[in-house]
Amino acid sequence: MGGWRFIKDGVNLASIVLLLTNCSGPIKPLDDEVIENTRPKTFITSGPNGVVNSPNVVFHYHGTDEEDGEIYKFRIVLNRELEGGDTLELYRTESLEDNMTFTLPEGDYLFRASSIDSAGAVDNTPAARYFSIDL
Ligand SMILES: [Ca+2]
Repeated sequence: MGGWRFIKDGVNLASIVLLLTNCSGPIKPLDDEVIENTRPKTFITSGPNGVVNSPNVVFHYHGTDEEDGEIYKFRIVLNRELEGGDTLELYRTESLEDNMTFTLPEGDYLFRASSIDSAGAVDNTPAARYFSIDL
């Protein structure tokens, strides 16, 4: 694998061509470099875990993409774990840290957050919490 990484926004084609021209070894296909990007990671820092006796819940979460990028947005999925239960799915355009507040009816829920980096890679192991609202 080469030492170049073109994962930031605003990569300019002229600089890539210049690098390739100055390369002493065999020129590798550009595509190999462009698609090299690690997925970000997502962490829930606070929020309900288990039974909650209030309809209001708040989740705080953040993402890291330390190796090769920046967090661009989050994918949030909230499932109500019942037969034919509801699913809420949305995207939040926030970087690094975010939080969401829900007001919910009684039920069992699964909350998941996946960070997405500036190159579009999605955390495929979302941070997740199960909780129940029991009023
Ligand atoms: Ca990345």
